[in-house]
Amino acid sequence: MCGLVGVVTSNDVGVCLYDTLTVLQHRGQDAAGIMTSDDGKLNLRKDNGLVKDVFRTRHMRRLTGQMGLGHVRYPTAGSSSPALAQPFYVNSPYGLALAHNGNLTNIAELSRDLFNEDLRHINTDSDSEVLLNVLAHELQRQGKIRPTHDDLFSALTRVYERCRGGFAAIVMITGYGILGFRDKHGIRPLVFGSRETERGKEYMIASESVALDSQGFHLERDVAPGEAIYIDVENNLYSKICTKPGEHMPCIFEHVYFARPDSLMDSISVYKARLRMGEKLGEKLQSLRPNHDIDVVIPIPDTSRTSALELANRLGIKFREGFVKNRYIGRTFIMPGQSMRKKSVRQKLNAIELEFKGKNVLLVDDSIVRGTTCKQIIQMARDAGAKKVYFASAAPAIRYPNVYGIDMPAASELIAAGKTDNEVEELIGADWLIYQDLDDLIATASEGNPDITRYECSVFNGEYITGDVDEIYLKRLENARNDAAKKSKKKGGQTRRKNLVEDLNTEV
Ligand code: PIN
Repeated sequence: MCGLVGVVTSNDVGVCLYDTLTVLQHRGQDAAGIMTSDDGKLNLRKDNGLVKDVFRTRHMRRLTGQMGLGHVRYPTAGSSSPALAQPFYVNSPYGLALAHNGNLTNIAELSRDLFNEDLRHINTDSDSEVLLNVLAHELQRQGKIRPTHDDLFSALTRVYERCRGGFAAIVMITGYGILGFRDKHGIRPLVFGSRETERGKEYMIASESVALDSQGFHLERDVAPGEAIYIDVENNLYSKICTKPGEHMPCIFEHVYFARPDSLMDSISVYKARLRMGEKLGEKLQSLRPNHDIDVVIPIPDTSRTSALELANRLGIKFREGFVKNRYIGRTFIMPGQSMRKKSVRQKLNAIELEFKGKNVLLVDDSIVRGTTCKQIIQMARDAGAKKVYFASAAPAIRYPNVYGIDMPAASELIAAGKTDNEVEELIGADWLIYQDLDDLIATASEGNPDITRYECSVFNGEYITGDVDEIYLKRLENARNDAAKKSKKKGGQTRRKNLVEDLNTEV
């Protein structure tokens, strides 16, 4: 997952992008970057780290101009080297910079064609660089000295023909404007909004509506599947559906965990979807065990609070905060390497004993991915004196890897892959485990927007809607993405050429 923002404004563009990135920080804590265009001169700062650590006053002073892009990175494919921080840039044609969220599923074929036919050189393992180069090639082929919005849209039509997968991207065309687009199924989110200023109307494109709120932009709407939005330097807005859209199938996982609850995605309130997750789980629990003996519902902070609260309401049982989170360390979910992940749970959470002692507790989490964290948390509840520890997951069992931009690790690292619910229950050490049903999860989102009835749910059902994901692809992904591969890359598995790119890109 990654967070994107693009804006055209002459009012402190760098600060506007920085402030917006802090609001999108939950979408990626690995790296951050901003690129601005100041009368055609580009300014870039990007590096690994949180937004607050990557940008110093000296960087902000340089990030001047009339438009720019910002990106926060959450590793999906490849390593977490600083060379992979975005925006990416190619100087020809026009000077193009790209910020991307998602994953291309035909990257092998695209990389080969770029090299053999388009005579373009790719420096990293990143599919974002591939996407940028495909667009650059298609624009270059047009041979226009000044690109119009129609030229940009027709180049994008070719990009849609060539690139498959789940993606949202914002591209800056130096001196001309910014272009946002979303894959033809609308898997990855993208919205745009406007604000009235003394200088006239201004636009912003971003991953989530909270980004717009924070800067006084009001949400115009979501970018439609296969649509492109172009905002030129004068803040004129153009839009076009650039490819025949597929069925609109947004990623359901945005609602489970990734998006901020105060965001609207495809007109669905993420917060309300999470409340409904609690309601539905409560109903399921009640029907499976009408005579349950749960004394208290305890959320595992933070995401699950919303659904746990509503679950407790449904059951008519007390909702209590039993765990306190140290908010000054990062998410365990993103840490590479299993041992580090294990260690950080107790650093991160502490139990309030009085909420557990002698009670039958129902712990609620948004999802179970590797199962490492929930196993330790269940043990913590027992250590704090709980009589019985039940566990509820607001999402169904995650059994398959994700290929559309969520860093769900290789199937071999998912605790529920190839396992029954009872086996998972035993592995995590719960007295009872209850998962959300997939139909119920889908309903929690659909009830917010009845026009969308299908969702990208591959991590739960193994159905990959782009139709090009087979066993061989998944195997290749597993090899590239499992923790061992990440570790070896971090330890210096990179080629000399890659290190050179790193040096060039780290601080510009
Ligand atoms: C919680 C995010 N959420 C917590 C991510 C852990 C699964 N994990 C997925 C639960 S928050 S595991 O938003 O960071 O607060 O039990 O599968 O290891």
